[in-house]
This record gives sequence, C-alpha cells and structure tokens, in this order.
Amino acid sequence: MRVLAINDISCVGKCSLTVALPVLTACGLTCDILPTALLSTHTGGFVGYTFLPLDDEMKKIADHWETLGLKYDLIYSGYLGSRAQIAFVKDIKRRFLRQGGIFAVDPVLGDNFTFYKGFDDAFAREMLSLCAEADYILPNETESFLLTGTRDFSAALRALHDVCPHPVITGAKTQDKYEICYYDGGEKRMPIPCVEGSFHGAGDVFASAFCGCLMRGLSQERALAVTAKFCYNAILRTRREVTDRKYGLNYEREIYPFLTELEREAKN
Ligand code: PXL
Repeated sequence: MRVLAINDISCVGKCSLTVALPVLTACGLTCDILPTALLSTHTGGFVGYTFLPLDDEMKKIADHWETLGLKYDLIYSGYLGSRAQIAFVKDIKRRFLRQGGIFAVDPVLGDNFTFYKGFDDAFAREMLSLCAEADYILPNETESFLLTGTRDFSAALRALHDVCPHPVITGAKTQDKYEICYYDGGEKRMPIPCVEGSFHGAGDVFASAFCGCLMRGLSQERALAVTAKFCYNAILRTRREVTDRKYGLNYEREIYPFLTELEREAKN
C-alpha cells in the first residue's frame, strides 16, 4: 500500500516528516513524501530557526509525478506554511488520491490555546476548508478551538462533523482527565491516561501512527486505542529520560511494542 505524507522537514526536533516517514514505513507501508518547507528546527521553542518554503518545488514535483501515473491509498497532510499551500494540497488530493482512498488532515495550527508562529484566524479559516475535503481530521484541543471558536468539546465535535465525517479531537482535557473525542455514528469518548503538560511532536506521532493503523485495516476505534497507547508510552519515556521537550518525543524504542500490537490486530 502506498501513502503520501505532505509535511515540512524540520531537520531537528522530531516532528512532521522526520516522524511520519519512519512511523508509516514501520507500519509496513510505502511512504512517499511531499515536503512543504525546509527548516533548521521546528518553530516551537527554538530561536533563530531557518525557514525555506518549497511552494515552487512542490508544483514541479507534482507535475513530474503525474507523468508517472502515481496514485495513493492514503494522503496525510500536516504542517502547511501558507494559505497558498493549503489550496495546493486540495489540488494534490484531486490529482493523486485513488478512488476510494483516504484523505487525512492534521490541521496544524497551534498548541496551548495559541497559534504557532506565522498563523492567524484567516489561516485557520482556510485550514477549515481543507478539513471539509478530508475523511479524517486530527486536531488537538487547541486546534479544535481555533477551527470552531468553542472550547466545549461536544459542540466543537459537532461543528467539525458538519464539515468532515470523522473528526478526532486528540487529547481533550476536562478537569484532570484526558479523552479522545471522535465521531463514530455519534459522539464517542475514549479515556486516555493523563500526563500533564504538552509534549512537542506528540500530534505528529499520533497522526502518523493512526494513519498507519487505518491502512493496515484496523477500525477507527482500534486504530485510536493502539495509537493512544503508543503515544502514551513515548510520552512516559520522554519524561522519564528528562528530555528537553522541544526536541520531540522519544518514540523510537516504543515502535516495536506498537508494531507488535498492530501486527496482532492487522487485517491486511
Ligand atoms: O508539530 C507540529 C509542527 C510541525 N512543523 C513545524 C512546526 C510545528 C509546531 O510547532 O513548527 C515547522
């Protein structure tokens, strides 16, 4: 099975493509990449990072791919550097997603109830229009708020479900518990173990693993459960090893237990 990850290359910081490519490959999938930008590090917590948008190159890459007749079973998009790139991803979906394929969008906008650097309300509106073309969207609690304007998770889920059949709000925090809020014939909530604070790159590990599980035939519910466990174990390891959180999750040595579970449940 062939999947396409559209995301930036942050050379340091374990997010975006440096997470998507290893995780989706480990899941047993052929993972092609379309880089949106090249950065020395991600933008969350580093000072003086470099940023090279790749808009022109993305267009040339896509034109070349068309001559190869490539089609994807799943396209997963993450960090996009501009409103023009959001529009271009819609074009990529139209040209390269095979009939019946899955389009998954991680609407990367922010964390801790603020936008990441360079994003604003106009960008969030454009991102919502991309969500409207997706089969699955994977906002964190901040992104669900930035997309819908409400901090009430049930209301946010309903608003997101109005545009997309399978919204998944990852890590929704109410009082002292965390849940995944998702839609499966109605609102569903899956409790997940709680680790205080935010961990950079956790959303990218989550989205990549979830896409991998879906492609291997797990139901949405089982894909969420297996993915949530993987992320939780990686977060615990990151905390235990006292890693500076801006360097991302120490997920590498949690891949094996994750795959063991995935292979046990995989249908294809
Ligand atoms: O993990 C999300 C992400 C991806 N890519 C870049 C980022 C961030 C979050 O800060 O800065 C470049």
